Amino acid sequence: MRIISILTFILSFCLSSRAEDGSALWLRYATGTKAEINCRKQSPTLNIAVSELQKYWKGGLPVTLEVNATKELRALGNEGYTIRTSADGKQITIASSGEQGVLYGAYHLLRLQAAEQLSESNSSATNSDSKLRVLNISEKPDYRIRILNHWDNLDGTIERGYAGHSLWKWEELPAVVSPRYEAYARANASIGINATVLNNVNASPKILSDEYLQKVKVLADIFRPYGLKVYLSINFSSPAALGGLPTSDPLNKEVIAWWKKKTKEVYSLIPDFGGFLVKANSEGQPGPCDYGRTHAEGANMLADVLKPYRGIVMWRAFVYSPTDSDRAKQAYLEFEPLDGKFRDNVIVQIKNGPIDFQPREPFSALFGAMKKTPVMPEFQITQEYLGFSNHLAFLAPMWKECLDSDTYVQGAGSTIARVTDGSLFAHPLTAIAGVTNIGDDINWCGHPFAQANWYAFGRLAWKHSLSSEEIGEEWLKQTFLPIAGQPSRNSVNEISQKERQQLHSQLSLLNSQLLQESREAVVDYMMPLGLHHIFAWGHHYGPEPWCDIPGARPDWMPSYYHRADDGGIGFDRSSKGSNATAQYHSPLCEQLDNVDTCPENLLLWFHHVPWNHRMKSGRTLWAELCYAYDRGVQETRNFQKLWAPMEKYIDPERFRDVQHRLKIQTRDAVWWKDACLLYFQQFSKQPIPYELERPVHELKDMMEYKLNITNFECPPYGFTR
Ligand code: BDP
Repeated sequence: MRIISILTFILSFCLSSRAEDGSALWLRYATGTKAEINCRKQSPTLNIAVSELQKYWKGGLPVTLEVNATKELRALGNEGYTIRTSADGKQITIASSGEQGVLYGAYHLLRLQAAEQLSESNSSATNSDSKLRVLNISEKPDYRIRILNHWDNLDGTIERGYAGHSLWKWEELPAVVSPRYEAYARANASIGINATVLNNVNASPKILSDEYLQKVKVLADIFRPYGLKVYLSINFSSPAALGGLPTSDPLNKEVIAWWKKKTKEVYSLIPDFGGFLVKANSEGQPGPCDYGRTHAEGANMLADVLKPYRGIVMWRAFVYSPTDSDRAKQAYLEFEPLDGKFRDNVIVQIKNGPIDFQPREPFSALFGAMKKTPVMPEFQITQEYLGFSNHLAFLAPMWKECLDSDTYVQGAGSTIARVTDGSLFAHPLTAIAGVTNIGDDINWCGHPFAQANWYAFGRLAWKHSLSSEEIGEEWLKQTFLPIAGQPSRNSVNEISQKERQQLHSQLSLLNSQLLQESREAVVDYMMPLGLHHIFAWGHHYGPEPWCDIPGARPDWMPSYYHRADDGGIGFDRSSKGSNATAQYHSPLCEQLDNVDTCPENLLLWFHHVPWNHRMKSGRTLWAELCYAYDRGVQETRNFQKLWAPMEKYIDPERFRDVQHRLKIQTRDAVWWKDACLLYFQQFSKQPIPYELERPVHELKDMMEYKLNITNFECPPYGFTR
């Protein structure tokens, strides 16, 4: 019975990956004649590189794969590589000092082919029509560890996941192995992701049980040839909860012995295990502070245990408690005094902003505060605060905004990219994490465009200097250009050369006006000008600036963040208020502190501003807010228009799926605009500028409406309760 169901799944998976259902991701390679690929060595990793190129390389020239320890290649590391055309132009060589680098080089070559970036003219002509350009590529990753964080629970649910259930079928493992495990490893390898944390940071102690470690081992074995290392989130009270000890105090000898024994067991099953990710003393999770110990003492105990195996600890800085202190200041207050107190195999994982993955936040000041401790950015790929998998929001611009921010920790030019990639403080341990948006939906990520965020995270983790436009272009072409030799539009004929050129122009419009604009549009219709955390209670889908749950933590209430009153709106974090601005280095500190120099897109994050405050546009703050919400709505209407012509070029399944979600997005944008403007208007007491689109909802209806989370795909039209 079981075998039959596996076979059915494999069959349907293979068939479906041929249909344009999104399951092939950006790896929609055409098959055909076998290419000539030479490689003298054999190994699981090299065999993958050879087989991928044999099946999918269509460039005509033979490709040689080489593992070679030349000086140049050693300098690129075992994941770096070169791709070169020979002097006589008759072959291409992919070389690396490590097998992993060869595999990454192979995927690079296939990416150039699929994104049509191989021809000399770089025109929209197919590769076969034009001459191959001479390749002279040399690459090495900016971060040593490029890691996905799955917030997957052991019961198959995913915290903040919007693409189905967990990919990991724990109840079937280790006996039954889904073909998607390997497909997942391959997709990650194709964009340079080399690590993954399998389980939620709100971790069940059970993940370290013998039973679960056997399951983890199976996944690690499948991922290994693709260079994907497994890490686990651990629950700090595992010694008590799983081991039955009376305490989990990190300085207790028995507790340390328990961790040693457990770690030994982990490494006996998974010799290249990466290490532990820890959420401690945060949102109710246990941690060293429960025993009067510091975060450093907790992290160091685990670091010492992992050290002999070269494992590392990723210790999260996402901590805050319901005290009087501004939540935005707390991670800094807790961790800055600990700088220099961590072992060298601990890295502190910091969310990009000081609060929580909002559509726009300033960068976390902690990035500029830890000179002696390696720190790593944590981005959220899953769209907890950006419309789940209903809204199209390309996140590369948001992550670039963070990475390019100047902390001024060592003077001008101390960007977060340089603080974290090891170039500013020469820390050998460097990493970057993305909370993934992957589930067991056939297209992996729910929204077809959400795949672009998985892709963009990998590409930026590899090379943070890539522009968002370059990444967008690569992804769009790989995802939507017709595959040579396969039916494309409406499963009929191949599209003509003329249509192909039109499609190229359309993709370039989609890149500049849809992908690149989409995150800013979300900011506009949800939380412009530095507003933040005015989401609906709990699930975070939709607006609830009025939310007031009796007895709930004040720092979980929207009014804590927007502080709207008759006098104005915004959180005063200046030196006259919570003084969070003082956590930033000069001259940024002064710039943010002054209402006249604070960037307007963060104004209400740092200041409580009167409704009639004059903005740079000449409008009052109230009018500017109205204009921003309206712009957001108009942008989503434009997204629908930009998408419509794609009907001519692509399969109906993906076309309609995106079209359907764009409709939801536009309706939601109107909902957000009406809810926020009508609610804040009670304080501003001013009309919405008459030239703007009028509200279509009643505030009362929106305030009474409670979204049923199982139903979040249906926009709340009519607001029936
Ligand atoms: C918040 C999420 C919550 C996570 C938490 C975290 O709402 O589900 O557990 O972050 O990062 O954004 O630990």
